[in-house]
Order: sequence, then structure tokens, then C-alpha cells
Amino acid sequence: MKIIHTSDWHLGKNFFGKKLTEEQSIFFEKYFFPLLEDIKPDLLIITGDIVDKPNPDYETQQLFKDILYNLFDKKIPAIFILGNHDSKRISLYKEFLRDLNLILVDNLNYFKNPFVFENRKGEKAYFYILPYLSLYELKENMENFWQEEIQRFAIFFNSKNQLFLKELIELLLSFQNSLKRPAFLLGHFALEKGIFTGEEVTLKCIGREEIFPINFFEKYDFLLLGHLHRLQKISHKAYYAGSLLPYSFEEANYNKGVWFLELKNNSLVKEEKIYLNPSFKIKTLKGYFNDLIKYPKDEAYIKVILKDEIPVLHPFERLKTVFPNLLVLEYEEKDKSNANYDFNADSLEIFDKAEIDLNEEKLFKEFYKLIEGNEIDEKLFKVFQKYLENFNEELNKETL
Ligand SMILES: [Mn+2]
Repeated sequence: MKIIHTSDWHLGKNFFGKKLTEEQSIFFEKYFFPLLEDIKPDLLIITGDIVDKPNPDYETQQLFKDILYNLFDKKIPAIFILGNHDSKRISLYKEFLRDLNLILVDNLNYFKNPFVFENRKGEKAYFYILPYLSLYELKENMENFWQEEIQRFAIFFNSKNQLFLKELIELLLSFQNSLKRPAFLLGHFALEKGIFTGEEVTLKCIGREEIFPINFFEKYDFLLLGHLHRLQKISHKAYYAGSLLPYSFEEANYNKGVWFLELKNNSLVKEEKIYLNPSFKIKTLKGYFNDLIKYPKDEAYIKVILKDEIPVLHPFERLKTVFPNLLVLEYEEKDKSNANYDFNADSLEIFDKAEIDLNEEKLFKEFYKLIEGNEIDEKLFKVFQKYLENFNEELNKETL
């Protein structure tokens, strides 16, 4: 049985103001579907974050529809699960799609009774599916699907002031007594020892990133997971497919791809990372404006970090002539050690009450010195005085 595992597509992703729908569409056409034609998997698995926003726009939905149609047309069965970026808008037509062997999972139905997949040779595999759910949805699902255990829930819930995802998951896992094998767990969460890329923001559970120990999942044979954006394997059986494409400048140097697993007589005979070319290039360039402007034209999606200490006039517009896809421009962070950025009252000598004279001009001079480390020059100070004058004038008008 051949399985391709992919994840974190983030269809419709907006990359620093550049919407990637077209690049994603090209990627599927040029690299992803040709790979499927080549390998002819029995099953494709997508472990969450199908789209980037819970409320995807028309273009994104169209892209998703095209992908579903392609899978149907090529007769490739697929299981999609919801991630923290998805919502039930994506799984709205799941009842119809199921008849086309496209399984969209947004509840714990297939966690209670595994999804049984059988290929043409009659080989079977069992999928225990744990889509990403908010605490509230998880609790509701548990109450619906495990009514006999409701008594145990009541004791558990009543003893808690605050619910934690980790505890709920642990309880949920304890409901599964005997597994059918080979047992796959599909999920969208972070495991301990996993490498984060910084893009794994939780949208529905703000401020709380839950990380599970791998021993929670000991009883499963394979864990196919989403959420972490780096293609990686943790311990001997947890696979993260990572994001389909590089979605941050930091990811530029890491290979993107999918996992290819092959089973024979219920055991793994092959596991392979298959790298896929992204449909666009991303780069970070660091240097002085006068050097960068002489670079050969580059169509990559670019972030520039300017080393110039004196601000450059209209650097973005001018660099765009060399880098038409320039997306981000920032100045290199100055060494903060000579300026005191620690704004607590003790560190601000100017607020020493004995000396303080609440004169805006004096305060501004002190403030400038504190930030820049030197006295403000006369010309710049005159500009400030002019603004201050205008401000005071406006203020007088207001109070009249
Ligand atoms: Mn993601």
C-alpha cells in the first residue's frame, strides 16, 4: 500500500502582501500532480491547514475545488483533516465528497471508529483521525461521541476550574481500548522535540500552544501529522510533512516536499522524503543600498536588509527596479548598547524631579539624545520647533 503524506498547504496564503494563489496553482500543476501520476499512491493524506484563512476568499475556494476535482479525475482517494487555520466552510460538502473517495474530517467520528481504507489488492489500514478542534468543539464532540463515558466526563469537568487541551486529549486517548492494525493516527498538533519554524500560529486557541509528549501516542503504529512547517521525523514513527511551500524568509534554505510510505503485509517497507521544487524563489539580501542597486535583475521574492546608517531616499521604489518582487525592506538593527531603550522610570535621568522642567523643547532635546546618543543639530531642532508651534496653535483653536 502506497501512501503520500502532505500537509499545511495554506491555500490563499498572503506572503507579505503577495497573494500566492497563482504560485500554488502552478505548483500543483507542475510538480504535485505529476508526482502523484508517477507514484500512483493508493491514498493521499493531508493533515490540516488546507487553507490559510478560516474564511477563504473565492479564488482560494476555486483552487481547492480544482485540486479536489483533479484527485477525483485521477481516481486518487484522499483524506483531508482540519487544521488550526481551517474551518467547517472547507468541509461543507463532505457528505457528497465521501462518495467520491475524498474524505474531509472535521469531527471525532473517525477517531471513535477508525476510517477503514482498503486498496485494490485488498490490503487494509485503519486511520484514527484527530482533526484540530477548539477546546469547546473538542468537549462537545467528546460528549456526543462517548455518551457512555459521560459519567467520567462529569467527574473530570467538575473537578477543573480551567480546561487544558493536553488533559482532554489524554482523556480522549484513554477511551480507545483496542486498535485495529496497522493503526495510523492523523492529527494537527505539535509534538515535543519537534522543530518549529515560527509560522505555526494558532488562530482558534490564541496565546496557548499545546505541545504533546510522544508517549501519549505509543499505541499507534504511525503518526502522520501537520502543524509544524518543517519536513521532519520525530522518534521512530511520527512524520511531519511540513508546509508545501516556503512561507517565511527563514524557510528559504530548507527543502520542502512530502513523505512517501509503503506498507507490505502491514509493515513498513519503504519511507522516503520526496523533495519538490517550489514554484517561486525567496531570498534575503543584506547590504548597502549603493551595492544592491547594481545587482543583476532578480525575480525572486525578496527581503532586503539595508546596512546603511544614513536613511536612503525612497529605497523601496528604487530597489524595485532591480527586484520587481521586492516584498520587505528594513534597516539593519543598530547596536542598541549605546542607546538606553529601557524605559523604566529609574533609567530616565530627565525625569529626576529635582531637575525637571516641563518644557517640551528641553524634553525633546533630552529624548533625542537618549535615543540617538548625541545632541540634536540646529536644523532638525528648528523643524521640531515649527511642528510644536503648529501643534500649539491647533490646540488653542480646539479649546476656543
Ligand atoms: Mn500550518
